[in-house]
Amino acid sequence: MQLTRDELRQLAAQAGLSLVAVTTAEPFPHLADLLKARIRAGYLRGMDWFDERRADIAADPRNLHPTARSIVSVALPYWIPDIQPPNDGVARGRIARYAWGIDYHRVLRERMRRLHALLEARVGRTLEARFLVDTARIVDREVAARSGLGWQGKNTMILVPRHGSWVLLGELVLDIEIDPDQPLRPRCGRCQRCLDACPTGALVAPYELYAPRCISYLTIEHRGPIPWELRPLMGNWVFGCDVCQEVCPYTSAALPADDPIVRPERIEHCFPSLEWLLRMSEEEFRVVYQRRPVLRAKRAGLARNAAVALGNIGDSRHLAVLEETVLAHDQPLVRSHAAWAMARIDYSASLPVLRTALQHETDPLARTELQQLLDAPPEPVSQSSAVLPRSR
Ligand code: B12
Ligand code: SF4
Ligand code: SF4
Repeated sequence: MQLTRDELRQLAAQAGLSLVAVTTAEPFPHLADLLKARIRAGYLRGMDWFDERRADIAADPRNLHPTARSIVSVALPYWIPDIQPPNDGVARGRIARYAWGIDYHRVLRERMRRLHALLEARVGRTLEARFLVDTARIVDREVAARSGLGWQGKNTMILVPRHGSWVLLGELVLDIEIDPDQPLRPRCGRCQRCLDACPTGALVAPYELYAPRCISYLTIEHRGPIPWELRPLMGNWVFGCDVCQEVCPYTSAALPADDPIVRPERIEHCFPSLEWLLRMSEEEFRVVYQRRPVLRAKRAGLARNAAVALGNIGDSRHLAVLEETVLAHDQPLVRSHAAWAMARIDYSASLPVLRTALQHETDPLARTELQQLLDAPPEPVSQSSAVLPRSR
C-alpha cells in the first residue's frame, strides 16, 4: 500500500515529531569523495571513528540497510528564548543549547519507534526499519538537505524554515516507498556572519569546518590537553559552542520549542558555576547530568574546561579555588589546566604554587605543562578577551 507524504506527516505529529521530510535511499553522489578529502586534510582529526571506511558506508544507505527504499528525515526543534544566567555575581560557564534538555538521541529514537509502530498499523504489514541519530552510519545533514527538511548554511548547519539551525536530526530508514520531498534552495546569499564571528577561526571557508579548532570539538570530544593557543579563544564555553548559530539572521526568527524535554531543569544544565565544576565529585556529576548530553565530556573534561573558562574571565578572586585545584584535584588534566589559568590571571602570584605543584606532580603531561608555565607565562587576559556574547 502506497503512503502519501501528508499521511506520513499526520502520523509523525502523533508520534511527537513535528518536522519530517522524505528522501529516497539512493546513494549520496560525491559524499564519499568529499568526506575522504576532508579526512585526508585533517578536518576531522581526533575523531578516529570518522575514517575512510565510514565515509564509504555513509555515502550509500543500502550498504547497511539493503532493503531500504525511503529515508524519513526528522528534526527536533530546541530553541527556548527566556533563559539567561542569573545576575548573582557567580562566575558561570556556558553549555550549548542543544545539551540543556534530555539527551536527544534517546528522545528521537523513542519517537521514531512510535512513528514506526503507527506506520505498520497504517500499511498493515511489518516494516523493516532502522533508527539512526548521530551515528557513524549516515551523515544526518546530507539526508536532511536532500529531503528538503532544511538547507545547509555556510556554518555547515542545517537550517529549517521557522526554526533556524536550532534542530537536532535523525533518520528512520524504511523498506517502503514514499514520494520524496524536494530539496530547498540554500539561502545564505552574500552573508558570512558565522565565518566572521567564529572565535577560533574554525570555519575556514564557507561550508568548511576545521574541527580541531572548533570549541565544540575541544570541549566535548577532545580528551587531552587543549592547545595553549586556543584556550584564550574559548571564552566561558564549557560544553559545546553556539556562536556560529547565534549570529545567524535566520536563527533570530526561530519559534520557541513547545516541548518539555528541551527545557533545562536546573541552572547547572545551562550556566553552571565554574567553581562548582572544579569541585564536583563524580557522583554529583552523574546525578546532575544524568540523561543529558553533558555526560559525554566526562567529569575531568568538564572540569578542565571550567579551569580554562576561569583563566579567560581573569578575575583574581578565583585564584584560591584554582590553587586548591592545582594542588588537590584528583585528575592531572584538571590540575594542569588550573595551573595555566592561575598563571594567566596573575603570573607572579601563581609562581610559588606552580613550583610547589611541580615538586609533587607525578603525571608526565601535567609536569610538562607546569615546567612550560614556569619557563614562560601564557598570554595574559586582555580587556577585550574572553567571555563571549550572551545569547539574545
Ligand atoms: C563530527 C560531528 C561534529 C564535529 C565536526 C562538525 C562538522 N561540521 O563536521 C564537531 C565536534 C566539531 C561538531 C560540532 C557541532 N555539532 Co556535530 N556532528 C558531527 C557528526 C557526528 C558528523 C558530521 C559530519 O559528517 N561531518 C563531516 C563534514 C564533511 O560534514 P559537514 O561539515 O557537515 O559538511 C557538509 C557541508 O560542508 C556540505 N557542503 C560542502 N560543500 C558545500 C557547498 C555548498 C554550496 C553547500 C550548500 C553545502 C556544502 O556537505 C557536507 C556534507 O553534508 C554529526 C552527526 C552525523 N552522524 O551526521 C553531528 C551534527 C552535525 N552535529 C550537530 C550539532 C548540533 C553540533 C553543534 C551545534 C553542537 C554545539 N552546539 O556545540 C556543533 C556545530 C558546529 C558546526 N558549525 O558544525 C547536529 C547538527 C544539527 C543541524 N541543525 O545541522 C548533528 C547533525 C547531530 C544531530 N544528529 O543532530 N559536530
Ligand atoms: S561551534 Fe563555535 S568554534 Fe565551532 S565553528 Fe561554530 S563558532 Fe566556531
Ligand atoms: S550566518 Fe549568514 S552565512 Fe552563516 S549560516 Fe547564517 S545566513 Fe548563512
